[in-house]
Amino acid sequence: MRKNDLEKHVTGESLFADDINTPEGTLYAVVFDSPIAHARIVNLDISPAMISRGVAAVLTADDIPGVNQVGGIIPDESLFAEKETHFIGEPIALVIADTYLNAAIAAKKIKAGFEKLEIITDPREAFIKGKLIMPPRTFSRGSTDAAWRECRYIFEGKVDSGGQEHLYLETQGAIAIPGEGGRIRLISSTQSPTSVQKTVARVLDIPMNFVEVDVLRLGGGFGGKEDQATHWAVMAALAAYKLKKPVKLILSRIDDLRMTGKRHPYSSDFKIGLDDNLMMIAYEAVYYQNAGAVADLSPAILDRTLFHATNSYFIPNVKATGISCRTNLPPNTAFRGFGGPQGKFVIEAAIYKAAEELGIEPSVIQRKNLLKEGDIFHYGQAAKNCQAINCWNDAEQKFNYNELKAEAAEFNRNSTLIKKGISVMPICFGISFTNTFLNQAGALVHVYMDGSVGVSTAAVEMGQGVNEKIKTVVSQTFSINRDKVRVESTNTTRIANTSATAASSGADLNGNAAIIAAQNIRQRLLDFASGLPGYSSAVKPEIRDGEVFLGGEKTGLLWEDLILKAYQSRINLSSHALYATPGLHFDKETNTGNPFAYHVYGAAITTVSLDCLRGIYSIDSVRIVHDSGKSLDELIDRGQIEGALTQGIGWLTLEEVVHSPEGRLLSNSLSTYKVPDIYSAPKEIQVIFLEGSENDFGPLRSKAVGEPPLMYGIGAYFAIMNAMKAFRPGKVFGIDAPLTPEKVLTALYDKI
Ligand code: MTE
Ligand code: LUZ
Ligand code: MOS
Repeated sequence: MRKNDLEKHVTGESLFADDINTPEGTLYAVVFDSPIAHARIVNLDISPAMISRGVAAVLTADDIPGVNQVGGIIPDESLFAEKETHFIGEPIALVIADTYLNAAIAAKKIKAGFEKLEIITDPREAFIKGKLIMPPRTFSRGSTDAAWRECRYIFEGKVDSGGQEHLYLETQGAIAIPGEGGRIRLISSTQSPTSVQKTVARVLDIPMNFVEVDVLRLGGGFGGKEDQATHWAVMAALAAYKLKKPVKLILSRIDDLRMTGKRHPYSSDFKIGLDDNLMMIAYEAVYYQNAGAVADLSPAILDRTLFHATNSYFIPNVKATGISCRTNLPPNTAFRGFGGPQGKFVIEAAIYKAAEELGIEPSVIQRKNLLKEGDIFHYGQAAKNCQAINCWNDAEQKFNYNELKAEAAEFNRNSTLIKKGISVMPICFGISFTNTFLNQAGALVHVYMDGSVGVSTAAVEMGQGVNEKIKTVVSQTFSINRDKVRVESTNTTRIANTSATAASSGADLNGNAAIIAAQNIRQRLLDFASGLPGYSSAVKPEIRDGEVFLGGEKTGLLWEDLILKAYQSRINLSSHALYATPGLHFDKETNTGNPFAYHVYGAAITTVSLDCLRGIYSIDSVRIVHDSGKSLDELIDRGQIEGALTQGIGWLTLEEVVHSPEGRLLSNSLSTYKVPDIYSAPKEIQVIFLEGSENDFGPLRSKAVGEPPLMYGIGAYFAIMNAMKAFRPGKVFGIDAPLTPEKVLTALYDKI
């Protein structure tokens, strides 16, 4: 994949926050955090740290000039704990010294006394004790109460899914550089430069125009830096502001793992009703979301769970209730899929359980109930250009689903200890921030007098290839070679009021903004060219492949010459544009409207082999038909699909976030937390892009790709369950992800 800064990455030339040359005299900061998950702070003695070698300052809540408040959606989160701590890893103080090591040594000398309070780590327990982030939310359509009477079959059950560590290769961090007159410039590893800017301004009590945030690229974000990059940037800014020196704060891996939130674990109850024809006519679900100690993005994440409660199925009567439960864990946060995967896992589990009881394959129920054109989602939006059935049918035919199934059955007849399993996983994911106002982006395009082009947008490059996509749309709009276009860092002084690069909509929103800005300049250039000597207004000039054409003929006037002439004629060669997704609205009282610009569809067929003696499995193949609209870049999209799929499989199989009852993270290193490696990744991944899919909302008719394919990973879970069933046909297994080899083994045998 010779794109995406590949060469710079492998040679080490690519710059991440920690690589950037800092000014002389830069100081280093280390966070002192709570060792107890819920406690009253009875005393805090920072004096031993203050006199430790090289220490410049130790800052606490008392040193904050503005407000000690960093909550994004709900103001319930302090930067530094004051009277109470609410999770292990909650920042209490910041130690700043001449070297990282001296800061770390000094932090260990801080003395704090705690009076332990009750610790809750389980969301259902938090619910029973009334510890909620906000009142429960319900999305509903039709009447489930009335529909139960018409059901031939009704099944109920409980489903658990675990957390997930983002494991971005670049840990959280920021560098703050004080400027004149109290200005602060920040280099931050954030998906949301404006959140950093806004929160620094609030905490320091300065206007936002005193704060500049610059982001060159991230070594991965995956949602973990949508909200939780802010804290470290604010701390660095506070220290730089106080000390009038540059301050660098980069979390060590172990600090990052301990202090930052993960994907939300959920515990859910479902009730599903089917009629004689196996049509799902009623579905109820209650989701207990383990939010951790503060809100962070939990309310928005819970909403997306409710939106995606029915995945890619049409169910006329739905009642989905989400309960965001406050526990004494680090605040859980955005993670690729943003609550969608948790919601989809429950409906797939419900279908699996219904099929098990009925003695049929889940795919029979899945296939019958797929969304059709015009079906109304339970939030009132109609499925338009619906590709659910097309993706399924393509996958079934192109990958010979029936043959694969027969092969697995045949294999299982002849094999006692190794069993094969198979599943189909359809997806349907809404594209747009569900908070409508966030669906906007800006772009600033400069054409320099030599014809080279600089583009700034609100998009943050984090490995997903958004910069390549922006390059593509701008070079195509101008019809010039892509090498002429450079995508600049994301900077709040060039693009203001940015939304996070998130919700898979980075390329959509910013690509569209960049197209508008480039079109503005192109139009000025064409108007200018029409007035050149020898050009008449009757024949419209065009720019094609870096040259001016007139009446379809080459003129010999190259892009570079045109630009120089335009510059000398004082034509404006810069443009700023805003893109705001049209047609979006959502009523937060009735929970209905048109929250999404469109949906991304797909279907994956997964096959696995399970070693029933050891509980070890391998994912043999995942074959996917994916709807990327008219893909902007199939290579990048394939990379996104393979990466997301593997991340989804990891979430549901190997990756187990474990806390002690005291709220201590036990899976706190890569020796105790297992992410998929080359051996556990699928042996074969096949991706076919759905043909004939179009999209009015994506740049050049493309569709967003970042998050949706993660949910193909759910297929692996049910393929393993299918293999387990082949080994123990009569046994009923619970649904409790991740399905680690240990869990498989203990489930397969009644006694071990
Ligand atoms: N791909 C890489 N390599 N690194 C990342 O951090 N983040 C994912 C996805 N793909 C991520 C990634 C998430 S959570 C989102 S929302 C999208 O990229 C964001 O980028 P986009 O909106 O430009 O697709
Ligand atoms: N962030 C957000 C998101 O604020 N709103 C969303 O709807 C969303 N969806 C996916 C990922 N991040
Ligand atoms: Mo992605 S979870 O929207 O950053």
